[in-house]
Amino acid sequence: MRISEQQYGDHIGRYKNVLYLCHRNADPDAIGSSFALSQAFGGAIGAVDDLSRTGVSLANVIGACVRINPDVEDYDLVVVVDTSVGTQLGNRLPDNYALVDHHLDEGLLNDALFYIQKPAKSTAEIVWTILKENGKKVDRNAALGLLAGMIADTGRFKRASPGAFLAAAEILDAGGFAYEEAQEALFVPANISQRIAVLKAASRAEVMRQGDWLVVCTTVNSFEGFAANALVDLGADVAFVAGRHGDTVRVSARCSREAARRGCNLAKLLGEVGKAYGGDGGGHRSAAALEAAGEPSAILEACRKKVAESLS
Ligand SMILES: [Mn+2]
Repeated sequence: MRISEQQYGDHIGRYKNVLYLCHRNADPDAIGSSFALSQAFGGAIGAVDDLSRTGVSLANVIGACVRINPDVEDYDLVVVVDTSVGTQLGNRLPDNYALVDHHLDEGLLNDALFYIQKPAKSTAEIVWTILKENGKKVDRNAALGLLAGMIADTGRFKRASPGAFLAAAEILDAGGFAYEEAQEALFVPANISQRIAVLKAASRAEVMRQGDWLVVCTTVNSFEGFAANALVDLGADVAFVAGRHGDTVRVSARCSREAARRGCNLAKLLGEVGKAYGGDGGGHRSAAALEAAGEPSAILEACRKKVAESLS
């Protein structure tokens, strides 16, 4: 049965022991929405199998206690949140369940005791309307969770609708925190090995200018792709990062969007260089890798020559 946001309080009030259940690899939208609903109407929060890395970060910041694979039969109602198909729940659905979701699949609707499903940009936006129309106040953490969910599901508001902006403004106002705090709640720092790899790659970098282009070559023996991305963020148009792994040399390459638009094709380039050195390579135009045999410096030089030809 489809219900309106306003009717949610009446329906949920008939159950004493409620579980808000998030999909597998639960993301910030699922966690933030479940947390706000459980704070307002009571109930526990669960997730199937695990949380995403940003989901973990948000749960820690707002203090959401999420039970992994709770026994759904322990509750008299399970509210499935931000989930559109049963496979996302490992097909562990109880007989008594309700649904709050913004995906438009029909899979879970028929058997739900009641549901709210709308084409919003995030479940958090729907939850915000539920809270408002049932006269619920939110505390700081519940508001932070909802806004973080919206930021994540709209791609930092790149895909936001007018309704999403309106809801975000209201949530910020109600929560009394700075917008940056919601963004920071989603920040997952690189681990120390990754940061060491990036800093070593940068300190060993050879920067070559080809006309307008800056091509960077460097070596580091782990996280080559991560380091190549970081070098492009620092200003390289094209970055080649080589690492030795036993008898093979791995090169990861990244280029800026502008370089790819102007004809740089790293998948093709690394394929050719890889084959010339007894290996192979490929990937995408702006992100590719090769594995081959030889000296890292010679393979990097071959990559640099080829990219110079393609950019001239
Ligand atoms: Mn979502």
